[in-house]
Amino acid sequence: SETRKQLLKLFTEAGETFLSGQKISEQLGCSRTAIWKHIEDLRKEGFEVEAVRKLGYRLKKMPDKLNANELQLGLKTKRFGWSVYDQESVPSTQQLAHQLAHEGAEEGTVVIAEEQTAGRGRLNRSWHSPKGTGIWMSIILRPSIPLQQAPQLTLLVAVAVAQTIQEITNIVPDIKWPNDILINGKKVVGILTELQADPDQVRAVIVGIGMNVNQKQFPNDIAPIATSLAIETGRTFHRPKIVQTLLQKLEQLYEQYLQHGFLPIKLLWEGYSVTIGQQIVARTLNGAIRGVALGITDSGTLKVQTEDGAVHYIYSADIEIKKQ
Ligand code: BTX
Repeated sequence: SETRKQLLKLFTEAGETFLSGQKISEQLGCSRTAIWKHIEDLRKEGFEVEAVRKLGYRLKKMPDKLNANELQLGLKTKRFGWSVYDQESVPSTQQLAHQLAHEGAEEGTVVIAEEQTAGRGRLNRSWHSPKGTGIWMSIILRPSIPLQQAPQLTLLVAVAVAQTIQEITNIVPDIKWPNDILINGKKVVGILTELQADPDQVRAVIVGIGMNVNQKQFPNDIAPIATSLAIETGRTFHRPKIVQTLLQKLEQLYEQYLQHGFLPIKLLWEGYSVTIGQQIVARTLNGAIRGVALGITDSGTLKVQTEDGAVHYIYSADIEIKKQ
């Protein structure tokens, strides 16, 4: 309801400060009994509202739910995240986002779920997406760029994710080309960028982001390669806050990209990269290439020099970094 919205707005603006029942009822123009009822409702939803005699009320904790209400409360973006499809359980947010993009969903539309039953990675690999612990979301972008520039967006998203993790945890994560975000060598986020395109022009980019946040453990098959923010820090995190930070970083970088091109993004990306300068094996669909990763090009492809001195340009691959 409108009162509920206004009440939450008052609480979040007040922060640590107590609001008296008197003040709240004046601001919202309803009785103190009505306010009290609304506060009880919020508590039932999982909000912790502290009440202290003579001081009043303040919001201590918000529910860790990934729904439109939670995501938009205090959201500072202009466009990203103002259209949200929130779901308890879906096969894949990516699949739903594709469908919405086909139907004309606007740029910045977010699809998010508490659980994915058929989350996927690249090449139809599966993405483990258990209920209530991670962030499984897809966002629709509609840049007017030629097709061959689309890979740049994967790198842009990787930078936004890395900045978000850095801001939330103080840990500086590593980016492994093209789409892995690692902490201590283990994957904490996977990014999947898919296109809807005409022969030469991008119509929509569907960016899927899977972030391991509050998981304490992983299934055996991925336990050796996967980690979460909780495992790395020993803390638990409020997921809506992370999504808000991510949407904000993403929008900022995206606007910068549309105005100034890929170069500023490339510089930021290089700052987080663990691939450049390393001996690597790049496994592509056409076989493996071993050599030194020289860098990325202005279009976001990876430059690898093999022992014979030849330079290869790699558009898509899984990278193994050789221990030196
Ligand atoms: P990828 O192909 O680079 O990585 C997939 C591989 O990562 C799997 O084969 C497995 O080894 C490992 N893996 C699976 N689940 C996890 C996990 N939770 N944490 C760490 N490692 C894991 C990466 O693909 C792109 C993933 C995108 C996921 C998002 S979630 C929202 C959206 N919806 C959807 O279906 N996919 C995207």
